[in-house]
Amino acid sequence: MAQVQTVKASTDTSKIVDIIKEDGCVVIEGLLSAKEASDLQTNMTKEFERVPDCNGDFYGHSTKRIGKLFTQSETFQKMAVLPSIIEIMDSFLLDSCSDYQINLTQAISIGPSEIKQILHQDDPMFPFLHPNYEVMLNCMWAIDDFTDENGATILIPGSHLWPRTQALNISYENLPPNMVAHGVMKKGSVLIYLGSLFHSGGQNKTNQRRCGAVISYSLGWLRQAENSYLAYKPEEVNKMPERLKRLLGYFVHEPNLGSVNGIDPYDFALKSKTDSTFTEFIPEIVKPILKDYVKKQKEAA
Ligand SMILES: O=C(O)CCC(=O)C(=O)O
Ligand SMILES: [Fe+2]
Repeated sequence: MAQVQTVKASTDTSKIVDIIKEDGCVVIEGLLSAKEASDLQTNMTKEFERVPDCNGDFYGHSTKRIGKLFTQSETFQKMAVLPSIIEIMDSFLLDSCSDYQINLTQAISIGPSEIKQILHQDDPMFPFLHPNYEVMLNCMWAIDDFTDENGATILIPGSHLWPRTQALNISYENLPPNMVAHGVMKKGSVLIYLGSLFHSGGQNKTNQRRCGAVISYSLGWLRQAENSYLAYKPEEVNKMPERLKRLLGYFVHEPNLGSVNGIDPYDFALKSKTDSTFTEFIPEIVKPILKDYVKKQKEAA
């Protein structure tokens, strides 16, 4: 069986980034305190009691899912903006966008008797080829301990480097067991994996549920899988950490994606600013070129 490399919370971000580049995944242990982890486990176990099973061959028939996690607990808000997580996302996503965003939040509780999910990549939700860069990454936080028996996420380390055409036809039956790894970890740890990495939910052979919470990040010029503008009311967003407000989509992606009547959505929706002149959102690098052009045109007119 292959292994997912596991590092301590104190490990240098650059080392963690190197592991993800090589394997497509990593486990970081103990990012939450023992109290945060056990409070979250208690809250989510209770929350899942009132949620029905999914009813789909991909989402599962004995698996429950809950979105909109930032209203479930302030701990989820904190997890999304932990400096080490942000540094990792910066290093994978900022080369291909001026700012990135939360793609979705989803707690996944795999119930007893759930089968192994189909092997898949998550990034085909964005229907275009991008062989040279990542468009999304997932943080799968262990709310319960993830074990070999209870459905720990299954991963194929290195599969993010496979050519996309070959990758499309892969199934577990075609893979030697030594390529398959389980994201085994204790609650309060996080498994980070690239959107291009093959993975799936594991089979739960126990009589206990296995809960994990995905906080997913994507390039800021893509549509978000979870519509955060509808998921959270502006008054809820206003109480969240400053970095999270932007991550939820309250920003203008360069040059001008996401503005409202010439206003930054952060000012429009969170600061109720509506009476502004129509602002130009122009990258800094373009401003002097444009200024010079207008000056010359005026002189010639
Ligand atoms: O629950 C898991 O471990 C992974 C689930 C998953 O990959 C998905 O639903 O896309
Ligand atoms: Fe997935």
